[in-house]
Amino acid sequence: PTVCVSESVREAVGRRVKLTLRRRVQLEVKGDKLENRVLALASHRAFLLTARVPSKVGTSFSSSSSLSLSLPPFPCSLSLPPSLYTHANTLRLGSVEEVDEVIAHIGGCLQQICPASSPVKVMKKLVLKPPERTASLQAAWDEPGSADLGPCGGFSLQYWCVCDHLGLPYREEVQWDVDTIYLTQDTRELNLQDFIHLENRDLVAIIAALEYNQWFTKLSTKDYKLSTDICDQILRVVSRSSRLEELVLDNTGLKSDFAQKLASALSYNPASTLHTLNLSNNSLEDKGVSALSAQLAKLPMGLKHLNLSRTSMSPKGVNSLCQALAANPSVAAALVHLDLSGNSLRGDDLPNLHGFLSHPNRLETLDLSNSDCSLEQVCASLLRGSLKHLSVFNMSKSVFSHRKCKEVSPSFKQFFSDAQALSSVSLSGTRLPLEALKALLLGLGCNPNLSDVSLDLSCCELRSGGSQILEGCVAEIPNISSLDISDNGLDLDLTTLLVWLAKNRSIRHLSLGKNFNNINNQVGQHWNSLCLLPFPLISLSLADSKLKTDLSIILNALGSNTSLTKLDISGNSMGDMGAKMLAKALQINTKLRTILWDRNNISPQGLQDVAAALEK
Ligand SMILES: *[C@@H]1O[C@H](CO)[C@@H](O)[C@H](O)[C@H]1NC(C)=O
Ligand SMILES: *[C@@H]1O[C@H](CO)[C@@H](O)[C@H](O)[C@H]1NC(C)=O
Ligand SMILES: *[C@@H]1O[C@H](CO)[C@@H](O)[C@H](O)[C@H]1NC(C)=O
Ligand SMILES: *[C@@H]1O[C@H](CO)[C@@H](O)[C@H](O)[C@H]1NC(C)=O
Ligand SMILES: *[C@@H]1O[C@H](CO)[C@@H](O)[C@H](O)[C@H]1NC(C)=O
Ligand SMILES: *[C@@H]1O[C@H](CO)[C@@H](O)[C@H](O)[C@H]1NC(C)=O
Ligand SMILES: CC(=O)N[C@H]1CO[C@H](CO)[C@@H](O)[C@@H]1O
Ligand SMILES: CC(=O)N[C@H]1CO[C@H](CO)[C@@H](O)[C@@H]1O
Repeated sequence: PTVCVSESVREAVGRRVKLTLRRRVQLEVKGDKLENRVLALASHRAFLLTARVPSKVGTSFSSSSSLSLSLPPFPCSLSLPPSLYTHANTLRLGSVEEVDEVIAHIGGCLQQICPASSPVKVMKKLVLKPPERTASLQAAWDEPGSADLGPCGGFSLQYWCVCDHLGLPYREEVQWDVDTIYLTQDTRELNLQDFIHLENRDLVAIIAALEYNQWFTKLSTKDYKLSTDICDQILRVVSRSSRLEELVLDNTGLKSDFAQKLASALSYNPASTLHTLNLSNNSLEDKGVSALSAQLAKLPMGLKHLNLSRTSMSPKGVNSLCQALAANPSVAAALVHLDLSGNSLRGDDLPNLHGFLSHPNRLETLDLSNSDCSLEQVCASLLRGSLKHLSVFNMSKSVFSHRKCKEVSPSFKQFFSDAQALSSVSLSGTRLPLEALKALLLGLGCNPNLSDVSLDLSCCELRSGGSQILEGCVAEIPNISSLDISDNGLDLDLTTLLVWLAKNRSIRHLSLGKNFNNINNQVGQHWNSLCLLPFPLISLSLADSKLKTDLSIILNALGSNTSLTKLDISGNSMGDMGAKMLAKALQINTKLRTILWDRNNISPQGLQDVAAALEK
């Protein structure tokens, strides 16, 4: 009886396997001998079951000949029972319709597991007579809705198949995360950090699913040492996926061998669409980067974002990288972000970096912070580019020491006066010689193409000398809209500087904090100048200025209508007195949206005062 047959089939394949189709078939074995079998199909496997000793209640089956349908190697190809289409071992079904039904079913499953290619392609040897049968099957697979994969491109099914194939436990938690959280966030980024509490092998299965999945385009993780098997699986995905666009493996303990293997994985995959690569904070060394570069030179799509910050490169590695970048025309057409910061690039021997930068390119963001490469040479190379964001944090003074003369080279100024698209210059922590500061400001000041430039000169040890240069130039610069001069030991010089700054009404965002190190109680009287500031500030930071009660002068001014929407007064030890002033100011001020006021020695009473004011 059918019920008993289906019961024992279920017994044989395991109760957790959901069977979707079951047919009695005959298997041609040696000669013309036919043996009865049952073909049972689940979404990921075909089971060919042999009847064992018939029992009283029905037939019992053994699943010894189960055949894996899932996980064909890429591009998906089907490892069906060879008997389905070889003469040696043929499976016979009751009718042509039944055969078509089985093929339709298998094709439908393949479509879910390997949505990248069509079932007909996957079943390489599918030959049906008459050929119209193939067409009608294809039509059924093409039907709208027939390839409805479910959340995130059917990731859960693919993950399930991978687990089944690798003999790993299926973690329902993974399915839940993807089907609910990822789905809700509508994200295309698979972030391994969401799963690192699981076992290593679970991560391998999750990554392996990306060989088939077409939804996720980004794989990322950070601050987690990746084991060899995880790295190998990532490389497999790189070598097979045509969907992976972004790979971010930030601070994951990678070494030069990973970069070498990544190069060969890329070389195996002409269909790769990888355009963003972030391997920052891994010790790839020149060796690894050179190996990778050789492949980057050939990458057909080019790269948009390349981040090799803190990868233990020397000028040698950077030169081979830049040679490759310059050699690949797609890179010049595509690369917009390049981060080589945190590599030791001191010296004059970076011809290929300068060569690449001076080639026509689309670079918008260049980060060479903490590298001590020669800033003058970089700026000279960049003359013809379209750079928007230049970051050169924390460079030592040596980046300006021209070998021949002490002066800053004219091309440094020329870069700032010619750059057509510059919108941010970050020099925080870089000790600018006064000559360089002057060249920078004068350059920006005579550049007709700029608007809304953000200039970060924090922590540059400007002191009196720098302040005087700023005083002399800054008022003439119409297009600096954001200026950070915090932490420069300006002390009382700041009060004079503010008078000059105030002359120009283009500055909207101003950071002045951390400038009072050597004076204490004399500040108050000078702050009036700030309160009278005529410039239409949108944000003001006075963080860590130890202003204490002097802060009240500024808070008083806030009550009246200023354009300020953001104020940072954290780290000023203003105490409850300050909180009271703030509360008053907030009662009348309606423009402020954000106030940062941590580290101000405020008691719960002070907090209450401010909270009460906010409620009014
Ligand atoms: C780089 O890695 C080191 C060591 O793991 C870590 O201490 C540091 O915070 C990382 N730096 C960045 C910028 O992530
Ligand atoms: C490069 O990666 C580091 C570390 O993740 C990050 O801080 C930096 O912003 C990235 N660079 C760019 C240009 O996005
Ligand atoms: C890695 O670098 C890319 C571009 O260089 C950047 O967009 C991304 O934010 C960085 N990722 C992390 C985790 O910092
Ligand atoms: C610059 O150096 C300071 C002090 O060493 C550090 O705190 C800061 O994070 C560095 N900035 C960058 C962008 O690396
Ligand atoms: C830059 O300014 C010059 C002179 O005003 C002008 O001729 C040129 O078109 C501008 N270029 C861009 C990109 O705005
Ligand atoms: C508020 O702003 C308006 C227009 O800018 C100005 O006319 C008015 O005097 C200001 N009021 C106060 C109290 O500053
Ligand atoms: C935002 C800003 O201040 N833009 C100014 C840039 O400089 C030109 C003249 O050089 C002004 O017309 C813009 O208003
Ligand atoms: C945009 C702007 O306000 N520019 C002014 C900056 O300061 C100089 C000198 O005071 C003025 O000439 C500009 O008009």
